[in-house]
Amino acid sequence: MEGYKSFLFFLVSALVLGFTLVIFVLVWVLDYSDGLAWDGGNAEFNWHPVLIITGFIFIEGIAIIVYRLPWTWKCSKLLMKCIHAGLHLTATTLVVVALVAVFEYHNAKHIPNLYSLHSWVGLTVVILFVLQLFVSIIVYLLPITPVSIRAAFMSIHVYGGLLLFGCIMGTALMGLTEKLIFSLRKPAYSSFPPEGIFVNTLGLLIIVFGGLILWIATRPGWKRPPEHVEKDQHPLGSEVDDVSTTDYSKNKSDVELNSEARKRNLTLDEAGQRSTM
Ligand code: ASC
Repeated sequence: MEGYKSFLFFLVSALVLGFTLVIFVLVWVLDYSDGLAWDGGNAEFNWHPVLIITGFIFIEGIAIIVYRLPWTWKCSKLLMKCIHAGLHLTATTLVVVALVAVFEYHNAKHIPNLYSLHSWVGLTVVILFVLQLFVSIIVYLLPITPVSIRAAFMSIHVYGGLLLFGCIMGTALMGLTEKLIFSLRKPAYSSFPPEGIFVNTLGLLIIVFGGLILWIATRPGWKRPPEHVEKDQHPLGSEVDDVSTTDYSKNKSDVELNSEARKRNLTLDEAGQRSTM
């Protein structure tokens, strides 16, 4: 892998920040707020930020970059797809519980549902996320989908995933603001209480975490090396035997060639020469 040290720096920073986000949200609900319970009160609402930050931000962030971990490049593509999908499914499960918690809390307290911008964007993102997951499982995990369809859908899959991840972060920031404005009364949010400052910091850390994930996910040089074309074009889908038989540690020249080709293309791109080729 090119820029391995820089990759490690970004990965370790993302992991440290991801755990910090989870610790911050737990400290918020346990220390500053009413803790966690399933009782229709504030403690039930508190599951909402905890599960969204753990599932939709941290676990989802890891799901996005899991193919980029160079130690997994010797694992079969099918195994990696299952891990990628499994992490998305885990995130989805936590998000569903997070939504149930907030609806139950609203209903118990007679607070109207789905009137805020946070809830509109949030629900739209969850629906599109589940749709993306469902379509992607059919396209990339079921062996019946032809490679031409997989290839055609790939840029939408990648763009859609990154767009949704960006929207998740924006929605979370709206949710934090909304909660602070509603719940901080005495002292008010506007008087800089410790809880306000703590949660504002959590919001900033969410942006930094998202920035690291998006950076790792978009470096062309950190991409998992492509599979062999003959195997990709297996009529029953590429992953039936896929790279489980391809040992990249013994086959370094392939990986290096891919990386060299990529560097050459990038240099050409930068020089604006590819369009003329
Ligand atoms: C897959 C897979 C890929 C793509 C490719 C088409 O299912 O593993 O790498 O689709 O075959 O872009």
